[in-house]
Amino acid sequence: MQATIGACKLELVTGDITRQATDAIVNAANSWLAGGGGVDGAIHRGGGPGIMEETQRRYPQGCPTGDAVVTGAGKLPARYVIHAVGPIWKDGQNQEESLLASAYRRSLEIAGAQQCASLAFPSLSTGAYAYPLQQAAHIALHTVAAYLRLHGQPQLVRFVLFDDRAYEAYADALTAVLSENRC
Ligand code: AR6
Repeated sequence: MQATIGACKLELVTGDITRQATDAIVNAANSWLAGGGGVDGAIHRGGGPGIMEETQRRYPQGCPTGDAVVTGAGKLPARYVIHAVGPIWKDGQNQEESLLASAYRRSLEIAGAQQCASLAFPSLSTGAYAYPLQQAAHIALHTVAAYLRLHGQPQLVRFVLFDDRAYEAYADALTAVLSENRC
């Protein structure tokens, strides 16, 4: 599924984030930038040890929740990895929504600063961090669509969903976000 927002394209695909040849891919990192499972494990495995070496050297203090940092992408096809830290879901009363939106916004800002024309996101926080998928999908797409409308770049933002359930949730959320903006 894809949508056009001004001069930008927003697309949803199923697949593996590590295979994307976009200028940057986004990692679902933790605030220690310590590596882990899921997307984070796949990125460090695929990219090789250089990504962790650079991360530790440039960001020894880690990265706060809701923020992001950038490194090279090692052996991966992308040029950069943007390590974004989404919130751990507790009960929805601990600023989860604003922190998740902020993780997406900061990733987009960093991609802009690195002159990236294309960027691929996974579904932040919806694996080990247990954010309810439907809610996370809506926040992700609402935030990215608003950013693209305002800034007109990156030219392409791709969400890479790992399975059909995530794809369906994002497809429903994209339909809802697009119709909100027609009103
Ligand atoms: N490509 C695309 N999506 C993937 C891939 C992949 N290769 N692998 C998993 N997913 P998660 P989080 C999906 O747990 O919830 C790590 O240990 C997955 O099905 O990767 O933000 C970090 O170090 C899910 O829908 O990220 C942190 O400690 C989504 O990506 C913590 O997990 C996100 O799942 C971050 O947790």
